[in-house]
Amino acid sequence: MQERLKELQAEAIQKVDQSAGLKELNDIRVAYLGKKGPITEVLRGMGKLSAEERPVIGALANEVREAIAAKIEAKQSALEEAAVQEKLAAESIDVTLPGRPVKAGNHHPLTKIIEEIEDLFIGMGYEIAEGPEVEQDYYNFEALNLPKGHPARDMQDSFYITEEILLRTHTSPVQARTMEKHQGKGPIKIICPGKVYRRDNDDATHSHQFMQIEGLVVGENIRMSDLKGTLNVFAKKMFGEDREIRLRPSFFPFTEPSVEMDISCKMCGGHGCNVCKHTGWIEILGAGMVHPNVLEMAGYDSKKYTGFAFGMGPERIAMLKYGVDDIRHFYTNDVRFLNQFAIEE
Ligand code: FA5
Repeated sequence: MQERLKELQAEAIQKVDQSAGLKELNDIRVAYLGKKGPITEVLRGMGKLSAEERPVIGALANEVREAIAAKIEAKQSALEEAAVQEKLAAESIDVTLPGRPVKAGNHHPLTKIIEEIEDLFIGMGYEIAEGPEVEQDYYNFEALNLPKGHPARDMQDSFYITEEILLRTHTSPVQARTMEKHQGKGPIKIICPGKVYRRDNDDATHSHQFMQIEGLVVGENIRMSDLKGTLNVFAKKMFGEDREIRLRPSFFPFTEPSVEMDISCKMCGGHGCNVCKHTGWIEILGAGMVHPNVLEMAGYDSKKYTGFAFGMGPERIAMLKYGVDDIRHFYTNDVRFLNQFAIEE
């Protein structure tokens, strides 16, 4: 029996030495030291031994058991340490390697132009207002002096969702909403940037979805000269101090009188060229004094309050400022086009 125990010890120790993983090691532990293992079996059979043999075999069996357990424990520590080292080696980071460059995005040219226009007007004391793109016919047309069936509605071909709901065709409904919110009490000084939608055929200067920026000032003693002064400051800051503006009579149902503003052509200095169609001027926005009907409909006393409003298309402003020849470049997101605006960031 002593012989058998020595053999078991040698066998187990050899297996532990050869084991290559924690699972295998555990299997050896169970096989030799477990309840159904050969050492337990030897101990169980001790009853059959003589009184002299019993303590000797008992002590040896315990010795063997401890020797195997110690060997397993030592091997387990070694395997665990090796696993940690292997993991560390695999996950090590060479902090001296140069970083991989990350491509940074840029602001879209339209975002830039809108923010530039916003900053300019905020500098003159304006606040930013916003309104819904899915709009009620009432705010888009009726509250702007364009009752149902009014022929001037044809100026803005519309996407209707129901009889009373449409995609707004301009940012002017934000005027009507803001005035209504003020409940007949001035003053108001806002600009409203946002998307608008029209059933226009897409070409180099038209898009079915585009941006507008609306401006509205309401107060006592607001005059046409205030409008002209404001637009003059805007044009010079936006396009350069050397640019001139001119106001031409026009028609919008919500303003009276109405004007369109042109700026002198940069390409030819006002002498006439292809860009300005040989007129020396380029149209950039519509404007006018808020129509008394519009003020009254929003609850303002038009004898006490007057106002001016203007509406411009930032795409067309960006086209002029950056020399872009087709409005569709702003929407197709060709990075070769967009990257040209990255330099200024
Ligand atoms: C209007 O939309 C008026 N609401 C502007 C206004 C506001 C006048 C306040 C008076 C007082 P108009 O339809 O002209 O006006 O459009 C204004 C600007 O939007 C144009 O000058 C142009 O720059 C731009 N625009 C119009 N249609 C398109 C289009 N299909 N694609 C791109 N830009 C457009």
